Amino acid sequence: MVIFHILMSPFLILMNVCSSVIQLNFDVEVVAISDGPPPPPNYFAQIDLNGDGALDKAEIDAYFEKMGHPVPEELWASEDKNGDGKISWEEFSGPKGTEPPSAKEDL
Ligand SMILES: [Ca+2]
Ligand SMILES: [Ca+2]
Repeated sequence: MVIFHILMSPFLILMNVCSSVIQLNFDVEVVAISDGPPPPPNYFAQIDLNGDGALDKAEIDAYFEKMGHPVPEELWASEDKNGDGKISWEEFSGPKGTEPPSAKEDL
């Protein structure tokens, strides 16, 4: 049992360090919120690499690959409402700012 504890101690220390880091991140986030809400993230603009105002399969794949997540199976069924193989700004249900990309260009 003593040997088990000695073997486990580096792992337990690592776990404690991870917990501290998670706690620190949480504290920083709370401070940021109390200072005033940040502008809403615009994921649509981040994913729309070529800026044509629609998200195609290559852009979606690239975004999820960058995030280290597989593309959700239901994504295209739920987001591409007219089934044209692209997700328009209107179809996109995630955080996307307050105006479609074309509206900003008109200003
Ligand atoms: Ca695009
Ligand atoms: Ca569509």
